Amino acid sequence: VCSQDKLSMCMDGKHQISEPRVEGKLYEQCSPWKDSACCTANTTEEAHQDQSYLYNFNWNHCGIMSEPCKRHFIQDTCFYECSPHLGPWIQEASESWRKERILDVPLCVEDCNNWYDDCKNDYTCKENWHKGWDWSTGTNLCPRDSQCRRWTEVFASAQHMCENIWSNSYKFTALGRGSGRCMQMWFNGTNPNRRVAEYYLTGDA
Ligand code: FOL
Repeated sequence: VCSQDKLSMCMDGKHQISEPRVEGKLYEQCSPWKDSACCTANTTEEAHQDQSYLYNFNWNHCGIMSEPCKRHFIQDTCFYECSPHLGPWIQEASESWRKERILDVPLCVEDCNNWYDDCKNDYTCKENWHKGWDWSTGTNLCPRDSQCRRWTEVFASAQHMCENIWSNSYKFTALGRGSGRCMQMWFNGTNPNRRVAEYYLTGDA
């Protein structure tokens, strides 16, 4: 893949389409990606469901996840499924359910901190949500050797959460939204992450 293509491409994951395209209408929190997206409208509607078919993933594995916390997970799902500017961070994956993954995407500090703060009163039993669940019922349950604990006991800091929860998909940064040097999970209007990908691909703004 040449670096021109890397500026706008889709990872070979489980639900992403092969090339970014105009989607026109994407569901609610995913709508900012409508001008260029790796997700379909269906995927974005599923992203807002509690028990979506995307990964059969259960947010409510330690009691019901609070709404303020859940909106960040929905936004993360939109970002993961829809982003066409993840090229610099796409790697081969070792999991059975996807060929490619993202590694060390530099996340803007506010997006990570706000996510952590809004989940502070929630509970979970695992720091890495990719591996080690009990799937015997078809959805992820806490494994037998784990306990539901306060979010802040499982994740000592916002950095710890953002980096560990999805196996280093994200790298915590001190960079601010609007710096053009970090990726935003949240945005309105023109996708600010294109310029960020361009910077990491070419080394100039
Ligand atoms: N968001 C971001 N930012 N990065 C991601 O990589 C990401 N991945 C998911 C959702 N949002 C993301 C996908 N989540 C399993 C668990 C979670 C999941 C996908 C699949 C799962 O089946 N885990 C099994 C192991 C399967 C395997 O490794 O082959 C388990 O043991 O729990």
